[in-house]
Amino acid sequence: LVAKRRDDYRPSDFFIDTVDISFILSPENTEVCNIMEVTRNISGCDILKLDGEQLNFVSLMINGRLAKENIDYTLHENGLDINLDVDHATLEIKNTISPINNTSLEGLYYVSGAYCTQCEAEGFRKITYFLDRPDVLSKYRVTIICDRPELTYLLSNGNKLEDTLLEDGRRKVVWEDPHRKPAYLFALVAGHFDRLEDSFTTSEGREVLLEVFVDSGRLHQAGHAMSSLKKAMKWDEDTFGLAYDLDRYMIVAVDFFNMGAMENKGLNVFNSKFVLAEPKSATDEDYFNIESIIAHEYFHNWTGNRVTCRDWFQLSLKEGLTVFRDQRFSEDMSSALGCRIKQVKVMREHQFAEDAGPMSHPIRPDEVLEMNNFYTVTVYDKGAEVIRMLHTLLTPAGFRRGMDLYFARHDGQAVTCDDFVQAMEDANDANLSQFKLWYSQSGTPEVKLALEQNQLRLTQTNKPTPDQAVKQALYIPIKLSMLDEKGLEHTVDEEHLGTFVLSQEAATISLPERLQHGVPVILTDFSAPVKIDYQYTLDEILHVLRFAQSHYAKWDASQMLYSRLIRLAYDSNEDNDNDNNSDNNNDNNKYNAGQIQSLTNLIEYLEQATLPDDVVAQILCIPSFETLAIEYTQLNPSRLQSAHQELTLLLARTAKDCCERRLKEQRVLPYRYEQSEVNRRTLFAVCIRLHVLALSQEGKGNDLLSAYAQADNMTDKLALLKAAQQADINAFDALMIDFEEEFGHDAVVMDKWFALHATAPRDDILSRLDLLQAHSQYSVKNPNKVRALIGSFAFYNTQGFHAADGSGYKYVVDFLMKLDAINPQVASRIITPLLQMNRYESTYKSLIESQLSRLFTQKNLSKDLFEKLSKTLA
Ligand code: B3K
Ligand code: ZN
Repeated sequence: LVAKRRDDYRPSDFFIDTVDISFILSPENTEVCNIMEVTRNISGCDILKLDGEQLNFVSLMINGRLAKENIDYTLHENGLDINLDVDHATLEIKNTISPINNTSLEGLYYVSGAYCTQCEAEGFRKITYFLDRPDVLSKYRVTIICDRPELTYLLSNGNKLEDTLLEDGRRKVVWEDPHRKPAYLFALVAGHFDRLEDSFTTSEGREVLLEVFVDSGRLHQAGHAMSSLKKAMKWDEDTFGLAYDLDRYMIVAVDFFNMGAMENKGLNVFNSKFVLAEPKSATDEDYFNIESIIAHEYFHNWTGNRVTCRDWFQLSLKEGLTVFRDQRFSEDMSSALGCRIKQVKVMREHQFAEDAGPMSHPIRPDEVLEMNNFYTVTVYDKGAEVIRMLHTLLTPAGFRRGMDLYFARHDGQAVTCDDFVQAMEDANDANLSQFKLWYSQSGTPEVKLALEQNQLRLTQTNKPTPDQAVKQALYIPIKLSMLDEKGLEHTVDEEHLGTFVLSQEAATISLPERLQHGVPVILTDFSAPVKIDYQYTLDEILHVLRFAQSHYAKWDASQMLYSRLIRLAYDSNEDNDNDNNSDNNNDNNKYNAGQIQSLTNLIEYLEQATLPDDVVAQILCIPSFETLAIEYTQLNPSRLQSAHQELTLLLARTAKDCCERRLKEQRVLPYRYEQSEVNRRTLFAVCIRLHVLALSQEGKGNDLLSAYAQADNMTDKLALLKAAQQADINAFDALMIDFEEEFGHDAVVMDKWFALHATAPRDDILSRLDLLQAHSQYSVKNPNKVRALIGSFAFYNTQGFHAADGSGYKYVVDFLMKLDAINPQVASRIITPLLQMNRYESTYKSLIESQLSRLFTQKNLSKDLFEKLSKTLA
């Protein structure tokens, strides 16, 4: 197994101009006939090396002549080498594949009565022999022949040219995509669906047919996806002047899918979880995610499809940019602050951890063994943060100029991240050479601030990561202001724009006298993907909370306060552990009066300020275990878990009246997905959880059952279930039975039920997981089920996963041994929490290490797991 390196890129020896591919579909044995026009690109090259995996070769014709093995071509495990000493040729390759046995869900697969493809990154080679690289762009014509009349739709990219019933009773459908595209954007779907139809007229006057295909009986759940699509189409025209370029846009929802969705040209395939919604069964969060993912895939039509990646190392060219675009869209459609907080949580909870672990890589990686391993929070979300910094630095108008130039130059091409930055530079006459280090340097920069008499001193540290020993100073835009003693806010950067750019290792900002005892407000809106180190006192944090103008800064202050208090409890638990003093388990003793008071002050402030519901809700949320974990070295997870729980209980007691009042004030209306109602329900969820916790500490119950029975929507139901899960296990069990009775038939909804079970803090969790794996709705072959059950356990059941005897780790590894043979891509996601091994205290670390070593010796280990394990155990 050899990794590929970015530096080794070479243009393709040959191009494939046209592809005329036919499928005679059958679950066990699909026949593929692929006719290609090839052109030599590099003179002197006389072997065309086509990629091919898990294919049964049948025959090859070169310019109409049957080719002979070992004379005209050689076959090997990873493809087909064809001797081709000409500038042009027509090749006709026949092969067969077995979609029903393809459990990897990559290539063409057949499951629950439908055929579906997934080709990104390198799945087309599991369909036919091809130059399976994104810089080979071809025009496709696709013929699908099927002998099963019950499959009502035979779909592929582009325009439908023909739909005929053949004399032998089989059906034949022909599609043609007028746009040249890389193989990873090819798609084929054949199945029985219900169809929702609508239309959109583009700014250019093109009438586009919009179709959403869902499992039969689910048409009433497709409306939100459709309206999201139309909003996205309009937004991209208004914001970036980008209109759709085909007469038809299709979205198909399937239950078996490795990820969220896929932007195949004109034929998006979606995980049904990100299409289907109705108030009864989908939460506000589901509604939000559907809208943003529909938009994301739609936006790829320009950022990804029209302009694609030269090679897979450039993945962030399309993903970082498209995530940024979908983020801006969501900010415009819903609450900008709520969106920003969600985005920052993803960075702090997942991306910082990835960058602090063995898989740390720049947003443009340098070395890849299995490309599927690089669809990461770094490439996607940190990638989007890098684009956002460009947007900040160049201003929205400057950014738009850069985008316009990028499309003017590169439409129809496969390009690099450098090409993108070059367009931004040229359109703005800017010099981004230092900024570009964000593309090549991995790791999370730490910015330390110190208030020294008459100046602020900023220092950046870029620690070495396993992939890169030497780091350079980055170009970091830091939104910064100072609060004076009265709480008035002042800009302090030289240009008084509110953003200071730290481009050296250290810099100072001089302060006028009235600010020399002020309090800094730092990294407002998370203006750069960095960590901040400033030694606030608790009172200073409260000063920011009270007086900062920005709601984001207020929220961030609350998070700092909570982290600080949790750290205090963690440290004091350590002292207790060392003293072996087991009597001392009253959490109030962990805190002195001043510390407890800071929490009281926070609640008092919330009570007297008139903040919007969603801001209050966000401020009442303690950072997750995973977000906090990154701040600790030699972490003892169970001690952090206790400290987290102690503060949660203290907050519940402190906020008791506040929550009670807010719950009473709730005016419940029939469910509507609109922002003010979403905000209200978000606040309800937070308050009910704290309230139930407060009551249970007093030994009192709460009538969750009747509240649950009255709720007319999934958002409120789930909020009540989560409250019960954390505080009232009897009510939880009763509600879960109720839930199963009501939704047991609905695969998408049952994922919530599996996840709730998997994250319940109970001692018998592993035997529960066994039972749940035997549930009729569960299947190890379905990625949604695996993620809901085993994924939720590994990522979010801190208590069970980090059990001191190592049983949680063993459970997950046993499971991965089975899953890897079925679906390596999903296995490679589920392993993520175990990769943090080196950040734990030695006892935990060695428990994980022995499990990972066991997994590493497994026979036929996938490339996906091999890459991650070899880096972790190195
Ligand atoms: N481009 C796809 C992801 C493909 C993942 C391949 N393992 C979806 C998206 O980012 O829009
Ligand atoms: Zn994407």
